[in-house]
Amino acid sequence: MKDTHLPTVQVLRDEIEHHLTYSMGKDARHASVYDWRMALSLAIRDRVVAPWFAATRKTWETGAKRVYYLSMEFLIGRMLEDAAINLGIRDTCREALEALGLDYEAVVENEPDAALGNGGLGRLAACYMESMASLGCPGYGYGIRYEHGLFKQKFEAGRQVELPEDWLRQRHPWEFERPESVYEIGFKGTVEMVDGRAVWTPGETVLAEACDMPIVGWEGKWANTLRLWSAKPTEQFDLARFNHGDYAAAAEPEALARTLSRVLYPDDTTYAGKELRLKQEFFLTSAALQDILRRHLAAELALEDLPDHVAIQMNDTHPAIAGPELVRLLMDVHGMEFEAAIDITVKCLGYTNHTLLPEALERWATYLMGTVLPRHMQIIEKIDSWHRAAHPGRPDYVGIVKHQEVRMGELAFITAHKVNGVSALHTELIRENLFPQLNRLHPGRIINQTNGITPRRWLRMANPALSHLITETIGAGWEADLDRLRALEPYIEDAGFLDQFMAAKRVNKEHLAHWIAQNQGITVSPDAMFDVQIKRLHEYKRQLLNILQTIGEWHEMRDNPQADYQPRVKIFGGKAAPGYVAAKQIIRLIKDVAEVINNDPAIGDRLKIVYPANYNVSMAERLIPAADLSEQISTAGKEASGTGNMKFALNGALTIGTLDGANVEIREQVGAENFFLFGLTAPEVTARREDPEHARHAILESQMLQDVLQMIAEGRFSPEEPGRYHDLVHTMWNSDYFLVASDFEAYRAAQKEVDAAFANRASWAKMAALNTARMGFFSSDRAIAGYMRDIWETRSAL
Ligand code: 26M
Repeated sequence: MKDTHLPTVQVLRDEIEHHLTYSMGKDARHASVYDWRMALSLAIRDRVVAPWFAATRKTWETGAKRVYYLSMEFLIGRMLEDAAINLGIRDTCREALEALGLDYEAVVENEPDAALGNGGLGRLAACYMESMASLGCPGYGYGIRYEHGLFKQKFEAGRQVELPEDWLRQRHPWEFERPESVYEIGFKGTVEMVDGRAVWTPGETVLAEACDMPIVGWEGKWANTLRLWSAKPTEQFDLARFNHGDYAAAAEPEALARTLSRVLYPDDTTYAGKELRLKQEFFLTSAALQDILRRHLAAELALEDLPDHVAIQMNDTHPAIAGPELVRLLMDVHGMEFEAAIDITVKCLGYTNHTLLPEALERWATYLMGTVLPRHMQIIEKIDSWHRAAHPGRPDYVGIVKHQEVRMGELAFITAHKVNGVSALHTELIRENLFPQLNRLHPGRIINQTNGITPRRWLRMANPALSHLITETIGAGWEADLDRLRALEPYIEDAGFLDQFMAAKRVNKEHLAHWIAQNQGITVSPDAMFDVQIKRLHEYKRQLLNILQTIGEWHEMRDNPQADYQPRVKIFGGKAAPGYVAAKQIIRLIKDVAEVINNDPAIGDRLKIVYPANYNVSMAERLIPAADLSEQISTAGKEASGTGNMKFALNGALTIGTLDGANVEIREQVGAENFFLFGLTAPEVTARREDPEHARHAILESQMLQDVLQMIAEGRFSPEEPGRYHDLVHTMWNSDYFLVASDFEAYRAAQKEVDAAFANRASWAKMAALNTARMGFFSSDRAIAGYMRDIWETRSAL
């Protein structure tokens, strides 16, 4: 990058003060941290605008193909530091603030997370937006500007309580409102045939109003737009009713519309078939497609040529109404015939599948679809019969509409030219188990694009200590070419390098220990192993396996206090969906166990359990760089990919994990000797479930598991309510769908290996450094380059 574009500390300082005065209307003497954060954000934002305009202009001028990423979730986190890093001005920002007598960290941490997502799927969308900008792939993200993102979690007497999240209570300095970019979105109503054409007259309408956030890539060479839609009423305030004294009714149209973009659904697996969710999905999709067609036509291009200029990616089935909606717009609004419309649609659309869990697969009752989107229901039937007619004589044929439900997975598959899985294993399971018949009809349509993470946020920004060491060792620029981390490999024989590597880890652990002391009131030693499991609470992710093993460890320490133990801090983080009772019980159990173990004087520093409330992106940035051990222990075949697993390994944590999702590929990359593998494989899981007594059999074979379950059942961790975990223990003995019991002893044995490895700090350091050195493959730049080549057929504009 041309350094001449970088501001000096003095210039940046002036810009900050200018915004403090003229944008915030504050005098430096009375400004709060919030005011300074706004002033700094606006100063940085000003510097994003030039690359943003340049990129937009270049895309128009060259007629480059654009990518549109449709997602109900973008889990962005904080934006200030990310932009500063990519513009190459983080240190300048720090110095400018310090010159103003301010604490840089405090200003950065004043920013609330943009938490417009639940977990992996939403965070992936955010990493992909950043990589598209870094690679110069002209693209737009389309999502919903939820007023309330994912709920805030707190604990009350060990139980999760949900509080509303309110990120827009303060001004959000990264967005540009676009009141001129509005589209009407219809629902319900009737469809008539007029002169052989369908005319849909919606019974309800709302407006979708655009709000743009610039997403700047590495070194500010390119910037794209994340366009989020807010719902606004078509009819404003009803003045006639107001004047008649009916004040509540006067505000009704407004209230109705605003519920649409009010809140993110807080589930990341179970789909509930709620009308409002379907409306949200259509709201996003229709606004996006209308905007895409408007832009295409504004460039005076023919609709027939849409696939040459437009690629649309559906992030899971949530925007899968895009198929029928694009057909509708091309037919009913632009007068095209069905055959031409569906042909264009399939060429434009791609579909990423993120889960095989049956309860997560969206299916809408035909009566609901037919009521909320009557014209789309007709088009879905039409697509279904068109597809069926193209494949006659198939007794195993699977349609879109079955048992009075619209299957969104099948719909997305049939309306997309490529369907991708998110890890090699997951892709194979999509082919074999999820869509076997459709795979036979369309060989080659299902492809793999293993997930990735952005190394700018997840290494450079989150882990300055390690980043500096890497740059000192192999030179600058690895952030944009992560395979270059392989150049670290020769240094693992260099004791000096390993010392520095572990010193960086140590600094991060000290920071975290300090934070834990301040925020949780728990003292942990940075000498202990930091063993971390952070992700949404779900039975398949098996936080239960982790806590049962922890109880077993404690049990052993009490029985044999003289033995040599590696001190550990078990760190948990994650939210349960508000209605997910079993997941909430697991949280409560972890909290109860922590209370007992952390206060057991016989144990001291050897075992601590920490579970801070409200795990989010910012907390991940704090925890991951400080981790020694990464827990990736899902039941094989259930975790589509995982992306946390990649963040940990990149930051030099070792993984204890099953052969699931991207763990398989991580292990291949880092080397089996640098990965603690355990547990049943996906086919073994299937076979094991054939035995209806698998849980009982496994428990009877493990004295330790029997003891652990006995302690829980007796109320050792809930003395004030001994029966609290009766159901949980009962389920363990009698069903245990996710095979916690069957993997328990293997997991314990793997944890013993972890202990033995950690006892030898020198060899641990080598293993950790090799993890970092060999994780280049998991850059989201590699993933996005794969999408561009295999799905979008587009090229970098840089
Ligand atoms: C659906 C309907 C109604 C309400 C919510 C949903 C819903 C929301 C999010 C369903 C699934 C959602 O996310 C699934 C998800 O996060 N999947 C994860 O995707 C990651 C990125 O590919 C993978 O790494 C994880 O393995 C996978 O679990």
